[in-house]
Amino acid sequence: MSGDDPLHRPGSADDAGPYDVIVVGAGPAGLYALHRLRGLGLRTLVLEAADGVGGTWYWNRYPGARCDVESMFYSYSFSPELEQEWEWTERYAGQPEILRYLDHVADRFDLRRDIRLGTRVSAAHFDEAGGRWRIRTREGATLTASYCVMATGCLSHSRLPAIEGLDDFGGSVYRTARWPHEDVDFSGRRVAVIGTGSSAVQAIPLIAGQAAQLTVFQRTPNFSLPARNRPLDPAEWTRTKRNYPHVRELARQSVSGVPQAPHAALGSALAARPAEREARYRHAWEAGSLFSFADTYSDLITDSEANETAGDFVRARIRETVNDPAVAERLVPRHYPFGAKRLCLDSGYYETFNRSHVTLVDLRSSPLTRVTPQAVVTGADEHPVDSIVFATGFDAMTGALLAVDIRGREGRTLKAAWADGPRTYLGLATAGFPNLFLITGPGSPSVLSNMIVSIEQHVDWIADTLQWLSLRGATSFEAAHEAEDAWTAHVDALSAATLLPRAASWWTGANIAGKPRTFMPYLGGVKSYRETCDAVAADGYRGFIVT
Ligand code: NA7
Repeated sequence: MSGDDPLHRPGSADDAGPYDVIVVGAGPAGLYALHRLRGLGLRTLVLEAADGVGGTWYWNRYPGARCDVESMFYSYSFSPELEQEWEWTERYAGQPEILRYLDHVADRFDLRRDIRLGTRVSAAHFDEAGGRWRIRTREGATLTASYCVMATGCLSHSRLPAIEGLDDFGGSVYRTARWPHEDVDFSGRRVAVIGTGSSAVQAIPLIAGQAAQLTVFQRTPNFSLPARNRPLDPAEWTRTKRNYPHVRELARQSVSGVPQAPHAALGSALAARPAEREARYRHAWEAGSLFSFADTYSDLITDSEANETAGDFVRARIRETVNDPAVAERLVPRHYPFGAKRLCLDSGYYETFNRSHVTLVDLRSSPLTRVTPQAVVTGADEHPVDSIVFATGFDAMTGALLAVDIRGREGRTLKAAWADGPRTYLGLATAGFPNLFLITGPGSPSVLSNMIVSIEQHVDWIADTLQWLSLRGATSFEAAHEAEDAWTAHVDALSAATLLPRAASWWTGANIAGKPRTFMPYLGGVKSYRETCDAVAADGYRGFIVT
């Protein structure tokens, strides 16, 4: 470690500690990590930039923000009491309800006493001589811990595009991922929404319900499926509660982390008769689920022709929903495979474009060039607006990690180690960075799965590992380079066998200028991933260097 590293200066204020574990982030991952690690008797501290717990559900308060995994399954399984006492009210819970749930978890398990809010971690450096992490916060504290767990979320580093003139815009500017805590009222206002990803697709119908005029600026149309959200049926809820052990097990043994009854081989979409295929797609469309098309045919994400059949089905639904054929054509995605950008789940998105005060601007034919004090300018057109809402996405999966100055052995930065794209072993650790764990990191199922299921699996694996290390008196745990190389190649090979890398999606880093293009999440599914992690542990942590 270099002598001029401020985190290693003698006398640098270590305001408390050393801790056994410092967890960065108090979202769903950080909260469970604290509960689990504290339960092992480890001195654990969580550092959280926000003024409240909840992570993504703390920040994303935009109108219509809602989980698109069903509430009954997007919840912790670690406490049967919690499962039984919490009451979800809707099939897909809205942001306020999920945040209430996470606040309840923080209180119920007495987590707050070990969470420091309003504390943004700016650097984490591994002190090789001392064998511990030194963690600096933007607020000026330096803390040390044997282990550092990054629970910083996959979609937490939001991005605002650099647009000429934005600073001089005279109206109000909002970001979906940094929505104000106070109510925003668009009544009587002319509103611009920039972006048409999941956040915009959820927000647009609600903003249209208030605004005098809404102009949506679309760069790439997305495939969106109807959520078919509804109040939770009490009988269904009671049944699920009674069956939770079984339901949770089904989720853990599934591909996506939602309970799916094991089904027979699905077969190829191309082998099916058109009427049969149509019926199966219709069923998936009616289901109101992100995962329903995955249950139709096995080759939708591997065969372009098969994929087109599903894409055509959804395109037909868009065309039959949107009254103006010209607008419908602009909303129809056609330049990338169905499902190669994350599907959206909506409540009245396409219908919103039938409202007379809603306009869709296609940025492909007329790019956004600048903002004036009172308008958004595309090509030769000025669109006068009072408010601009940016729903422009995130530097996904690596953004929040690389925003922290993380340095491992010999002062090597994570940025340098990942210059050509993230490299991990199991998405849990990265070579050269001992005692550093990533929760739902690149190379794990993460954003392709029900995040809560993946979070619990990672936290449990890390907790078991720390216990194992402690029993052996080991103090250093690090991914071996060969294991990392092999895992990274495996993750690449899985995605290369599909159509998914063909779209310019945030899964591949394509939405961030200069970001290395690599398909980041692990595509093998949560069941096989869990089995691999368990086998690695059972095999004495094969691929890790333990000292
Ligand atoms: P997404 O899905 O990344 O969507 C961002 C949207 O913003 C997308 O339509 C982008 O178009 C658009 N965008 C980004 N930059 C620009 C610029 N400069 N000009 C115009 N349009 C732009 O983020 P979300 O927040 O909606 O959803 C993220 C995840 O959160 C979601 O998948 C769920 O998991 C929850 P592009 O497609 O890049 O052409």
